[in-house]
Amino acid sequence: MQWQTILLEQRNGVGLITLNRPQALNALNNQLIVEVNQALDQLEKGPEIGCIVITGSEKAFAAGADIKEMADLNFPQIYLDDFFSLADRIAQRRKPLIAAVSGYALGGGCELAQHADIIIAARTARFGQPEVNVGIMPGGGATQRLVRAMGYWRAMHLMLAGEPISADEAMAMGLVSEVVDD
Ligand code: DAK
Repeated sequence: MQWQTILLEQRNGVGLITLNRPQALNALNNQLIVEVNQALDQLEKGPEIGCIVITGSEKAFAAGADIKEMADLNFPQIYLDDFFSLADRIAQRRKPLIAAVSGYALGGGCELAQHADIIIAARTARFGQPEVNVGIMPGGGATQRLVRAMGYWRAMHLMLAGEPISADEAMAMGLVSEVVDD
């Protein structure tokens, strides 16, 4: 399989998906979400794979949904798009999914991490839901998952203020499982 937006490896029973759009800080375009699902399909079938890690680069896990791709879409196009169900499928996998987050995990990138069962953050990682700054709402599940993780008022603060938080703050708020050195 020739991947355009991800890298896929298998290491000692672990499937490793690396988001690979460095020119856009791993912004999530449609093709990337499709490829992540194709990689997950492949890893789920492999009996030798015990768990799956999804990661990005040192600078960015993912800086959000691809704003440039979304900018020209109108309401019916977004509504009819398969983005929602494709993203949902990531969370419905049967093998444990670990998000290894370094750098920016913003907007849809933060939401992608929230699809995982375990989130491990590098100490310098930055989490946030800055959608409010570009005039949209977190459409990839943060409104539900963050409330469950940290409670209504902290989640609303994160989403309405739009300011990023550090890995240690995310840990204190219940958004990550573990903080490790970069
Ligand atoms: N989309 C597209 N390109 C992006 C991007 C993004 N989200 N983030 C960064 N890039 C691109 C930049 O445009 C730049 O490209 P060039 O100009 O060089 O061509 C390149 O990545 C490097 O970015 P910067 O030059 O800005 O790098 P800096 O280190 O200066 O800044 C930054 C890093 C992460 C602080 C900054 O890039 C930034 O603020 N990025 C935008 C973050 C953001 O607003 N994220 C939220 C996007 S909204 C939905 C599901 C989900 C969502 C919506 C709907 N449905 C299911 C309907 C989610 C929405 C979002 O995530």
